Amino acid sequence: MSMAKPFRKLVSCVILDLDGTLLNTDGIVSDVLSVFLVKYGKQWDGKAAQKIVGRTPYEAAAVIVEDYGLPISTDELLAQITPIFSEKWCNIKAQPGARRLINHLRCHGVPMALASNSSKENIETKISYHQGWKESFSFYGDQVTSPKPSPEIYLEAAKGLKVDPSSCLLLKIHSNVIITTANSYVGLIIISRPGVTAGKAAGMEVIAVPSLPKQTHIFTSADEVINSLLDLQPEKWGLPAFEDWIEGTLPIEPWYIGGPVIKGFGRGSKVLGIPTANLSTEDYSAILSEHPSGVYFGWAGLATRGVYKMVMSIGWNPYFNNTEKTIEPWLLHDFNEDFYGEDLRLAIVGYIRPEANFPSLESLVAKIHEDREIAERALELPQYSKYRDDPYLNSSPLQQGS
Ligand code: ADP
Ligand code: RBF
Ligand code: MG
Repeated sequence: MSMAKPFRKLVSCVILDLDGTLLNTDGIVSDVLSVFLVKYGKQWDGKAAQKIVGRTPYEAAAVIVEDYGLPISTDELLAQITPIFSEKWCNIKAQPGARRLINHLRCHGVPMALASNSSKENIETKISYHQGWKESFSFYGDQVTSPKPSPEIYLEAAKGLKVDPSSCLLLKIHSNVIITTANSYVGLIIISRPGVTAGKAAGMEVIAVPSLPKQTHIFTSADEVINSLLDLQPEKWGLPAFEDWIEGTLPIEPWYIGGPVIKGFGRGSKVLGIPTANLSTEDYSAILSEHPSGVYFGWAGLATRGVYKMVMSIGWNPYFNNTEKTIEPWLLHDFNEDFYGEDLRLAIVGYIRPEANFPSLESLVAKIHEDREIAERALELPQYSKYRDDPYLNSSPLQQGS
């Protein structure tokens, strides 16, 4: 008989990053910079976004001054831009799954700390808009002498969590942060930013949740890369498992999108035998940036036809390696005609899995059929079936151009 090996080392505390991990700050950064740069005749193209994630405000400002050739100093840029950011903090949304994770760990008494490169006041202000967060963890900001990627902040956090710092072995390789004990592992760090390439080699446990799309390659040294906090499985790390999954589905706060059905790549029916009634992502860029890519399900309303069960993928379809995000709902009903241009309303009520790549077309198709079965069954459960009657699905379509 073969004994199953424990999948991961056991952890006893969790250290979390703030920006990008618990808070959806990337959207705010591009909002502020797109408006701000116009003043200097420049256009924010998002290219610097990857360079500035995880940096201190000063480092990020220096990158912007340099990359955009601004005629002002880094200090001046900071002075001008800091008040604009401060105004936005009350509107920063929690990342999907952040509240759930914090509540879960708190309810199970797992010690948590927050480690961020921002100042302590900034952290405090940002998290004060999220009920119950401040009381849930100790937090560490730029009071340390050297900011991340120096390990100092994590050591401070470990100390605060009463994890014996003398037993911590500190390694610094390629400016990365490693906290290990001599024999056993002490903490699990969840981050969304680059800077963990030496983590695995040195025995640190790091989960990366890249906050910018298609960034997985930057995190190859992390112990695990997950698409969003919705995919975190604490039991892999010896922590209590989430108990809110039901029959292979995770209930989510419903969200709604709708619009005319547009032409896609023309391969849903032809290549996969699975037609998907694509919606325009342009009209929904804001709401899409709030939700992780992945496979979801819910209810679909077609104004003149009715309300149907629906399973959908949102994202880049890794198998086809699309460069643009698509919204691809498969209505679980046999129609005998196309309905391009018709107004399609979606109520998205649950999550199934992240998008994945597959070794063959057959395995992709088999997985999508499995998703279909999961969705069909789940939508019979009262907590999902009740949204079938959501007025949004039947409301009259918005006036469309032509
Ligand atoms: P495209 O790449 O243009 O989206 P697909 O091959 O994915 O083409 O086919 C999608 C089209 O098929 C939809 O726009 C819709 O008009 C039609 N269709 C027919 N049955 C369904 C269904 N059950 N779910 C979704 N779309 C369907
Ligand atoms: N494409 C992928 O590359 N990976 C996936 O994991 C994936 N999952 C899907 C799940 C569902 C329920 C549906 C309807 C589609 C999924 N697709 C996935 C998208 C598929 O590639 C897409 O519908 C076709 O490319 C048609 O445009
Ligand atoms: Mg399609």
